[in-house]
Amino acid sequence: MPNASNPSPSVTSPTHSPRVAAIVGPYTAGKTSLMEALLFVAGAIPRKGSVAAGTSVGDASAEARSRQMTVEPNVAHCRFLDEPWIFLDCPGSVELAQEAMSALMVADIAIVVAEPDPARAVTLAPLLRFLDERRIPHVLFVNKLDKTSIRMRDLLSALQQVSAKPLVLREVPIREGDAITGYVDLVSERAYLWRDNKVSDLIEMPDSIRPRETEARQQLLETIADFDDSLLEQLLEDRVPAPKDIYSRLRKDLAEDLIVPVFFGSAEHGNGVLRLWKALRHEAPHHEETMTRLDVDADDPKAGGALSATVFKTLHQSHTGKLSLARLWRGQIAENAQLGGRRLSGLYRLMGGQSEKTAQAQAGEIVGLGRLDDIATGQHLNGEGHGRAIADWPRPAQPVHAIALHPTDRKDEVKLTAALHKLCEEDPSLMIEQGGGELRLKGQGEIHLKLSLDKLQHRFNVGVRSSAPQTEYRETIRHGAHQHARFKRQSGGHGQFADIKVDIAPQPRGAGYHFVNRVVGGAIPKNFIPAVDEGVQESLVRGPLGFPVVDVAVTLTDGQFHSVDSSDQAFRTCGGLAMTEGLMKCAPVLLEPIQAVTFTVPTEYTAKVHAIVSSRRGQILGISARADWPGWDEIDCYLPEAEMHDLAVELRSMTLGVGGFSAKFNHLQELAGKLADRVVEDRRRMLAAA
Ligand SMILES: Nc1nc2c(ncn2[C@@H]2O[C@H](COP(=O)(O)OP(=O)(O)O)[C@@H](O)[C@H]2O)c(=O)[nH]1
Ligand SMILES: [Mg+2]
Repeated sequence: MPNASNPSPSVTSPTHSPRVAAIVGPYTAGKTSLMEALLFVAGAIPRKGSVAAGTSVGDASAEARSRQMTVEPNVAHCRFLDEPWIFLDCPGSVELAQEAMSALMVADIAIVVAEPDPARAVTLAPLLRFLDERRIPHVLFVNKLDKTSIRMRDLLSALQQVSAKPLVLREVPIREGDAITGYVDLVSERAYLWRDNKVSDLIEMPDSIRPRETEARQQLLETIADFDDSLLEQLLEDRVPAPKDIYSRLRKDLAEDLIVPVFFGSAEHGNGVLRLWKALRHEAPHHEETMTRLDVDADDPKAGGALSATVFKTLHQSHTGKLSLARLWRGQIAENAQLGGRRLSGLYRLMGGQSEKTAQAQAGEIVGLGRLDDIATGQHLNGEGHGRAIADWPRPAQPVHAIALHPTDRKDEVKLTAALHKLCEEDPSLMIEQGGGELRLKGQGEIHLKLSLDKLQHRFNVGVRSSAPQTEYRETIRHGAHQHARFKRQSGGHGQFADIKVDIAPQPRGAGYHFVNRVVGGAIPKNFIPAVDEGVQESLVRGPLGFPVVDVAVTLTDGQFHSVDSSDQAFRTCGGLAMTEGLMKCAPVLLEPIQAVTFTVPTEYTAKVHAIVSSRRGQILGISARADWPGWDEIDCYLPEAEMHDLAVELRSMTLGVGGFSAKFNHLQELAGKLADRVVEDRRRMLAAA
């Protein structure tokens, strides 16, 4: 692994405080590769590693390397032209979106890495929306231009469809045949030829590019003139604005998220990376500006002392214990400082997979805070305690996928629960739940949960087996019956005796269980009646089909007792007997849980959702335009829970990963025929084996 130099904590002026850029975008767009290229250009690493070879600074954990996939934000420090920078290279998988969202909350700027494919533009829609809703300054970097001959304007118009803010092309490509070999900068109007992983060559602008350059530059100027009257005036009077005025306008517009500058290149070949660096250096806001945007410490800048920080990620590592990754907003922090009302136990700087102890850190930095046991992700800390949290912190997404967990070794159960709690603390989009007699792990998809199982194994040394969760079937009855039951036993001393008559009757769906006592004239003494009820309820835990029985009314109509031999226990047993025999005569029927599901997809996928729903025995209830999401639909339907296990997987594979759904239990519905027979048969086999 390339071992990065640990940046020295030199004293810098406030304007040279570290800036934080989050690198975000869809999975495999090239974010981790771009971070590697940026670090290499800055001289922070001696060699440029690669994701494929497992030598990149990012993705150093076992889980990331084995998948060649970013699974947690990769933090890396560097200096560019003597200014400190920190990158947060975020996971791109939609299943790990929570990680990216939290990192974005503390970043000064986001670099959105895009695939050079108009058909995939839609995959950026949720991310761009998140950025615009929170006015997080962001630039777009169109990557992988080494392997495409895409027309930039086609790509841009597809991307513009999913961005609320105007995209502003900052350069136009120079081509040789089909290949893109360089660019013309639209502000300086200089032309460059790329050289792989080296500084580009300044060249004379080719005549062939001039018309395109003029047109694109005009578009850039007109877009930013919308926010600047004096610039507009100059354009109307056909005067050429000075580059410094254009740059300062661009900087302002970026900081206020009025525009989205667009750059391009190839992370793999190191093309366009220095150009991106220069834009970051000149145009990215500093942490003081970010604090203003986020309204951090606004009410009382001195509240709780001179320190403040926001925790955006919690990690449990074997060598450091709990580590809270935080953006430090104010003050110089020492390794033994007081933060959040407690004394730190260790201050760390992170570089890819390495975390190194440091004696102090300055405002603007990303640091690892050691052992802040009761501090959670999203909390804003000052010296004495907690400050007001950043508004609009992303709420954890609702789980869409679940598995049942079984420790491979029974005596690991306690260890498993403890480890799971730590995983959930690391990742708020993960949840554990006890249901249907099994322990379930719920999260954002198959990869998300598999990843958690790997962590259980690697980091906590707990082996688990997983299975699809059991559907929680119920059963009920179609008609009623009268049942007489007598329990009589003579064994040694005094015996046991109870005799009851009950009416069993079906109830409307959802009415639950009712017990009514109609015994008159003391046929059964009052004190034994509750025991009958208990016996009945115990038997309802497992009905004739093997599942809990719901929606029945049981009326006790008559009975007999014996003055010596009758007891609570005898009547309880008798209640159970009556039900076991009685329910068989009542045409038991299986009930399956039905969920109310709402899908959200771009309109072009609505027909596919239709197909998914009908292939899973679902029922469409309605389709409407998604409020505030132009070009998206919302599809409401009912789906049997038994058909939902891998719904998230299928939906995503059919919608480029952007389709989503939320689900909630709605009602129980009768299930008959072959499907029901199979469920009952499986249950019988399972109970026999237990
Ligand atoms: N051809 C080409 N491949 C690239 C480029 N950048 C990244 N890749 C490849 O795309 C794959 C995903 O890259 P990675 O950086 O892990 O993407 P991430 O998921 O966005 O972090 C890897 O196989 C990279 O080698 C690029 O500029 N050009
Ligand atoms: Mg990555």
